Amino acid sequence: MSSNRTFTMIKPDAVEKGHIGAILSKIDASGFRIVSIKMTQMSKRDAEMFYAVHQERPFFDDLVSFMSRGPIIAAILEKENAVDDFRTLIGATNPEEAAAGTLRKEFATSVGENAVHGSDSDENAALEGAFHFSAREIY
Ligand code: IDP
Ligand code: MG
Repeated sequence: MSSNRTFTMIKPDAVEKGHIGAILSKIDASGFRIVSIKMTQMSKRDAEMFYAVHQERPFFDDLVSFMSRGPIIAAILEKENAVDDFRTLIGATNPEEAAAGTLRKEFATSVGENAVHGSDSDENAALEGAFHFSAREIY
């Protein structure tokens, strides 16, 4: 995957609350092109693998339970400077610290249930995109 791509998930909390359309609309309005998208549900094992980097953190079990409790929207997004620009769009991990106008400020409820994922590097964007999509699902 090229460096102008990032990977996102609309997390179970935001799907449960009916925010899929509003979040995708803001992603679209911010200049990101959707090159892959699907609704899917991660198993506990999927979530453990996806978040393996956090396995020693105290919140790991809660994170795995949360991310596997219901469906998500997974998507690969394309835009110049995609990783950094998308992190700016979603805002800080803790919605109380997220800037006005960011997705987490608007849609997240807590530091754990924070509505939207965004990759933190080009390398992780490629790994995370490949976790959810095969090459023929990327347009
Ligand atoms: P990020 O999603 O902003 O990159 P990370 O530090 O990579 O934040 O953490 C991954 C996810 O783990 C967060 O989005 C959030 O769902 C959860 N998380 C992070 N820190 C905490 C915490 O202190 N308590 C509970 N959950 C957390
Ligand atoms: Mg992260």
